[in-house]
Amino acid sequence: MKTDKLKEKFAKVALPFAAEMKEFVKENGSQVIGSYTIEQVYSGMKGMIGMVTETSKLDPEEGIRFRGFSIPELREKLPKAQGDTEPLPEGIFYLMLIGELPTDDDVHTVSNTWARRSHVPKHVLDMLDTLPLTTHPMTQFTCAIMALQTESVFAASYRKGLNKKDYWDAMYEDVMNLIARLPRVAAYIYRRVYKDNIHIEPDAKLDWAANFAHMLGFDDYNMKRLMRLYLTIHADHEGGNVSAHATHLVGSALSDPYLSLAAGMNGLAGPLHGLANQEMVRWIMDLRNYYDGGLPSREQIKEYVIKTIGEGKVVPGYGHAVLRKTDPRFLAQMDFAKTYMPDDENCKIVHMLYEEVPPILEGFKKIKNPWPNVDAHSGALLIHYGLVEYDFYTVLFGVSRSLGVLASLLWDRALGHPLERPGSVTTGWMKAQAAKAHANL
Ligand code: HAX
Repeated sequence: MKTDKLKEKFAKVALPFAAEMKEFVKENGSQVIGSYTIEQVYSGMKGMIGMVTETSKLDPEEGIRFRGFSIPELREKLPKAQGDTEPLPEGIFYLMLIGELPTDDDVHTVSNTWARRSHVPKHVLDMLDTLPLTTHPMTQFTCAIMALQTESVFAASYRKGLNKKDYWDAMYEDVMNLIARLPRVAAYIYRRVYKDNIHIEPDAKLDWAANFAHMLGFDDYNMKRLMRLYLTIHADHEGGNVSAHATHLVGSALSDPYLSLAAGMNGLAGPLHGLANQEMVRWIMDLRNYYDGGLPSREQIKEYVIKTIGEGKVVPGYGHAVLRKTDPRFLAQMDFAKTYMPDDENCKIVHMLYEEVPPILEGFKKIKNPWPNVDAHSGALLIHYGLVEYDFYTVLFGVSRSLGVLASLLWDRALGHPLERPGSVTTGWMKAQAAKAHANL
């Protein structure tokens, strides 16, 4: 079998780290690291430390860091395609997996490996063809990931009898195959639903993101550039977000990467998570239509935000469960817009919203973060290059998010993380605890 340098390197990094982690837990396991309030238990475990994720860490004020590197640092330091200024997503995957910045050679190896592994079996495409065209693209995406599960090396090896020590090895094969196949699956869904079922063959000479843009039908160089940025910045957001947590949780039952990623993608398809990118564009279109379709005035924007909240709805693209400042992923996209499409009307609206929405949301005391998140900008950039079918946007997010959650899943198995099974209590139990605490005051 051909040697796989990335796999060898991962083993060199991960296996000693697993031993180090075990030793750390043995020596420090009894140390208390926090105590939680009843409110935290009832508010979706926000702020509770309940898992370990090596690939990235989110700071409420500063935003995400991937293995210690911020988004601006990564835009500068990660390897790029010839002539481009945006990073290659292969690089962020390498960084999350190995823990160090890749060289140009390292990312070329990843690109080539994914190109080599990218064949999607016919039964997956046949299955997609049976779904009604009205099926939401995210539903089609998770169905396709499930149909791909027939290819799982981990599931087949486990069935034959797999030593715990070798879980990561079979997992690596699935993770690399799955990531390699996702752009083809996603492009197939897009072309099937929106482009008369006329498909475009992959171009193995292109990098992962450029090839994805090509298969979608966009060969404009700047769209490829955008796709590289997009697929890099959406890749990971530490372990507690719904898509990452769901992938990790399902994987903890030793469900293979196909089953685990499908779970994560079903979480991403929720409007409070990844579907917010679709909802944001829909909201902007509704806003424009409400005021005759032109560029809305600042007064109209304010009125529409208040109207949205008054109707018991959320303003998509704003707020976050952890962040308390503007999302650096939003800022990276705003920078891209100002560089490559300074006169774009939808981007201008997005930038006006950035000035007008936070002061209004700040007026609602219950809203903890009035600032825009990643989903407030992405749609406007895609529309500019002609990708206007916004029901498809969360699939793009999903292709990118696979990089982070699957790199983490591989680490989970290499580190031997156990079955996840938090305790749960009833409200009656909570009330009894609260009464005991009051009695002891
Ligand atoms: N518009 C209106 N109300 C909002 C709001 C917004 N953008 N953000 C929060 N709120 C409301 C919540 O709905 C909640 O109201 P209730 O108490 O009546 O239920 C209250 O403010 C407190 O919420 P919070 O503590 O500030 O926020 P949460 O941690 O509960 O939720 C969300 C975080 C991201 C889900 C939330 O801010 C939201 O719904 N935003 C809009 C949807 C969105 O953009 N989601 C994408 C987030 C980023 C992401 O995951 N991308 O994939």
